[in-house]
Amino acid sequence: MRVLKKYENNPVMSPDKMPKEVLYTFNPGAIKVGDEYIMMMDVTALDDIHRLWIARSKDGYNFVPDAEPVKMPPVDPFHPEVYTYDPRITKMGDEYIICYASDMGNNYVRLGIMKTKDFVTFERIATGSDLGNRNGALFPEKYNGLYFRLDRPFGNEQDPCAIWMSFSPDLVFWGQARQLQYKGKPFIDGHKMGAGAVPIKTDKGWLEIYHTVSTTCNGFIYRLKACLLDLDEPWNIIGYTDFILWPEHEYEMKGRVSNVVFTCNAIPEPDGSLKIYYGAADTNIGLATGNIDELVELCLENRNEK
Ligand code: BMA
Repeated sequence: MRVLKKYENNPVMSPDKMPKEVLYTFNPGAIKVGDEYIMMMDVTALDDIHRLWIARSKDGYNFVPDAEPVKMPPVDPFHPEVYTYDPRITKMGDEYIICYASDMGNNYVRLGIMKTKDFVTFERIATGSDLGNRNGALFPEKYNGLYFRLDRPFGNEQDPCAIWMSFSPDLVFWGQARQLQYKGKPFIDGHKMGAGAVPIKTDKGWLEIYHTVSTTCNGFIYRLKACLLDLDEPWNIIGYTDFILWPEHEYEMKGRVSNVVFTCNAIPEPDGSLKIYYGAADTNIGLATGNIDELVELCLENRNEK
């Protein structure tokens, strides 16, 4: 069953729409600030460096990229990042916290955490994980007085690459890590998986849209599913869906990495709809829309079947 509708004029962003010559535009964090939609994209230029770059829109469909990439705060001397990608934006009070993959090169990836009030200047909060972690998605409220997030440690080859949750008093020190559970067991879905969108609170649970990776003899396929996390014990998954978004059009199937749809943020609208901005083939950005209640219901329907 198709629960998401892809925008007919997809992609909403592609390298040819950028003000400078770039190779790829993908995997945006996205949020609405007042009446403006903001996408913070991974833009990879001819030097092969992944930089964060903002595009802005009044209607959620037509985006105008800034003239230059984000001016990042001074680097952490203990983790001099080179590539920055997969940003996920969370509003906390009057600040926007961005968790992103902070990569020194050679896959030395940790979670970078920075904040902004205006999407013009950015302040580093911390390098907020040990080596070998990405897909950090900070919840938009605290749990028992602690910040909490989904993350995806992948310290060594044996790790199952699943979604974990960790907690912090200050966004700097993180701990009490635990893997998400389903029916009392650690939850693993696919060859690897990771948080997608920043979770959205509903009265039936936290709605999380995540990616799961299948292996084929031609390589990986990245597709999206949704799950519902318990409000009282958010590390417990109440139910989860089959695929809700998958590569099927040329702009999703051909590119830097073929057969990938990948999301970092979904924007809830006042009418109960949802705008999911997603990277397509690590090259373009698509928009899919859905309904929050329908996704929640789909998670609940599936809870006893698997
Ligand atoms: C993941 C991340 C994403 C990327 C995906 C597919 O590990 O690095 O940025 O879209 O791989 O290449």
